[in-house]
Amino acid sequence: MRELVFATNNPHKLMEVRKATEGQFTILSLEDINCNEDIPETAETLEENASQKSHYVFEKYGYNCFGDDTGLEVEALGGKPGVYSARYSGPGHNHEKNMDKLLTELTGITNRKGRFRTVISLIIDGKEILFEGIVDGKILTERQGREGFGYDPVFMPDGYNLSFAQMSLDEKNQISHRGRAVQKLLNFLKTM
Ligand code: ITT
Repeated sequence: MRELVFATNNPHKLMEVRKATEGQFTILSLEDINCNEDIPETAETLEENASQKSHYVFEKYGYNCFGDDTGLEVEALGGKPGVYSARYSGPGHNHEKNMDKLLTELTGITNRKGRFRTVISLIIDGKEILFEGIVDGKILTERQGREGFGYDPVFMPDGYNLSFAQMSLDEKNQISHRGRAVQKLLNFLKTM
């Protein structure tokens, strides 16, 4: 089976992508290639950050690889936290504090529209290609569910009565930002 390195330090992302590509690709982790560094992520767009991650691995380790950068874009907050989703609650940030801050910022606001956007940067045979996946939904007023990671307990995709944290890995992959971006990546790789 063909191999690709996924340039992420997030074990949940790795699990989702392995599941979505099962039987088609072997997804190697950074650990699998003995990359133990923290890959810099210093840009101000998802596209540039995804690209930074894939270039880092390709240039230092020479593997065909991809990076994913994802943001939660909330309409009433002018698209925030967006590219700053991981660091939204400031120093000492974590998923719980980030969700607390989001819920606090949205207190009393009726427009709950938001979307997750993922950009994947693939580098294959030295060439870079970007793929985007988006899912529209709404921000709940309180957490629901225990699956997933990040903002999943407070995000309900349009057309569903469950938050992402109330879905199985497969269900989330079918409709999520990352699932959609990965599907585009797989379709592209089939043409090669
Ligand atoms: P890598 O950069 O190592 O891939 P990361 O967790 O820092 O991992 P991102 O910068 O892409 O990844 O993600 C920013 C944050 O957005 C992440 O920390 C989560 O809080 C949130 N996030 C990303 N994907 C998510 C998802 O599928 N569901 C819920 N929250 C998500």
